[in-house]
Amino acid sequence: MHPGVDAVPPVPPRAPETDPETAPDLLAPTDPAGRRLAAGELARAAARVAGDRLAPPAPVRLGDVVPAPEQVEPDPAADFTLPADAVVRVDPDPAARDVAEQFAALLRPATGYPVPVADTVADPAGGLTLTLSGAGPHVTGPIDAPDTARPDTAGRAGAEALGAEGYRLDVRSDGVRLTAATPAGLFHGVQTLRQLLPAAIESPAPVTGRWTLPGGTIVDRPRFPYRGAMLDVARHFFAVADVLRVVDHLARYKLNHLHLHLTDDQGWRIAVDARPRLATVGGATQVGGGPGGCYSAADYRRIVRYAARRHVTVVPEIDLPGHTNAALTAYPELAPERVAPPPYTGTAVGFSYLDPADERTYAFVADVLGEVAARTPGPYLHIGGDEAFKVPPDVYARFVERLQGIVADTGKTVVGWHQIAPAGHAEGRILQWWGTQGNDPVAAEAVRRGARLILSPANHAYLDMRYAPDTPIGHDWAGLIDVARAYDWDPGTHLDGVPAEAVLGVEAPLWTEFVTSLAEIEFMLLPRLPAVAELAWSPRRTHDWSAFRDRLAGHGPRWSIAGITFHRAPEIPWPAEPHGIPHLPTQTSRPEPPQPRRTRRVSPPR
Ligand code: TNX
Repeated sequence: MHPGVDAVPPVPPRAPETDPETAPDLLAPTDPAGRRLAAGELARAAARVAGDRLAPPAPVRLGDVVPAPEQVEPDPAADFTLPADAVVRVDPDPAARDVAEQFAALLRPATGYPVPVADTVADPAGGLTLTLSGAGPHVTGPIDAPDTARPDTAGRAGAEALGAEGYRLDVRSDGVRLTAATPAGLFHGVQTLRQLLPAAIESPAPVTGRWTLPGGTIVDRPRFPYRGAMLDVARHFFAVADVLRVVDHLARYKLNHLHLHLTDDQGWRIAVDARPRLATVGGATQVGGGPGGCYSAADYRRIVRYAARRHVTVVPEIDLPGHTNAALTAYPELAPERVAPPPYTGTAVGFSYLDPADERTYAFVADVLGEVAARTPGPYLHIGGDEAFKVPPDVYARFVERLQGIVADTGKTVVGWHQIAPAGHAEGRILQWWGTQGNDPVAAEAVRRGARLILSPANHAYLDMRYAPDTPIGHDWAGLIDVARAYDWDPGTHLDGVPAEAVLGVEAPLWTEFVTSLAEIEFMLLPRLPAVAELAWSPRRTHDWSAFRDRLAGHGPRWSIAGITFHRAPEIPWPAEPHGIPHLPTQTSRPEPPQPRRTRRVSPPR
């Protein structure tokens, strides 16, 4: 049972929430200005004081947040209860205003309160206030090292140390104030507020209840600037609405990058005007032989815009030169044999590649990357680079070097799976490391030449791995990954010879050979995604499996109330579910469901 949410903790002796300096003395009834109170006012004041004394404490504790905040200073005498006429006030900045609108929108359904949004300048009084303080130096890289500019709950060093994504939250009995240097910081602070409200705030319909926030101060900012998840929309295609819902899950846990694996052997999922057959032919199927699909330019823009509102950057991946069977079905002149291969609906890897010896390959790549870059506001373009087993190493390295140049021409920063490490360094390049052994001299050498790393260790962060032997879907080639294993590593020290400063952040990939629906996506993401998010966001000193488990447990009721599927991992002390245990809808309606296999098959298809 999770004491923070469902159990009723022992009620501590409660200090009155009313300030003794200004509270009316009920025996000498005057207001703070000394005027005598009328009988009605006196009765209301008495009711308020009695209500404050009798009110139960907020059901969630201030520290019950995932990912764990950097600093938490509870003040049990300062709980704040949302009044029915609550107003969200915000500084006059369009992006901050948008965060305030999203905050109000998440309060309205369950509370049934109107929650208007107002300007702090026009209407500066109490309530829920979001303010942008002057932006200070951006904090990037690890924050575990001693840092004199570290913000603290006493306000020393102040907002300038909150950096590009940090926030400060003050909950007092007379109002709530969220401060950040940027709209992104305000957005992350709103996610904290959401978790501090009772779980019923996730209800899509009004619920009667007291909407109390625990009093005190949180000062918080991320350990790593890159915190992400990847969705493979190539092996199985997912509708735009499903992708938007994944963005919501990322945003809840302060993840700020969504990597979309847009192309693979089984399907090409992004329309390219210059190469129209990629969508019509390349997008026509998926694993298991279903109809597949492809995002139009407008679909992709919708995803990018939706993510941007939630301070999530989309990282598009065009996997090259391998994993390209779908592209070759559409443009066979790029195939080494110049013959269109049949569409591929299996789950093997490593058999396809674009011909690196043909100049038409580079024209194709420039067309594709140029259009994708033009539609992508974020700084990154991911070129894949994994498992091109049929391309000799030296040819492969030259190919990657040309690709890095093409990406640089688009103005983006290149990201690739760590197989690109042997290629020459390109300014700013980032390797996404998905190994299983912390000793990788080739990756460490690329770091010495200037590369930075995104860490996705397959045996901890691959969310397509099964939780346990009886998990109904998923791979197990990198082992079984239960929640403890997902949580049990340190991105700052994971790779030998790679200093924490070279680690840009952490990403949890979800490959979808065996994942066919939104419910299955959620089942694989939750509850492991919050574990990865905590590694990426929280200072290492907060790392504590047993405390994490207890904090995470409180999220089960939130997901259930919101209608989100999750795996009731046995190692988490979930509170009892009043509405029964959610189950994973299975893949029974699919023709030829793919058969999970115990090891990865790396061979050409027949
Ligand atoms: C490896 S990780 C792959 C993918 C598979 C995945 C399955 C990586 C860069 N390549 O092609 O889908 O394993 O776990």
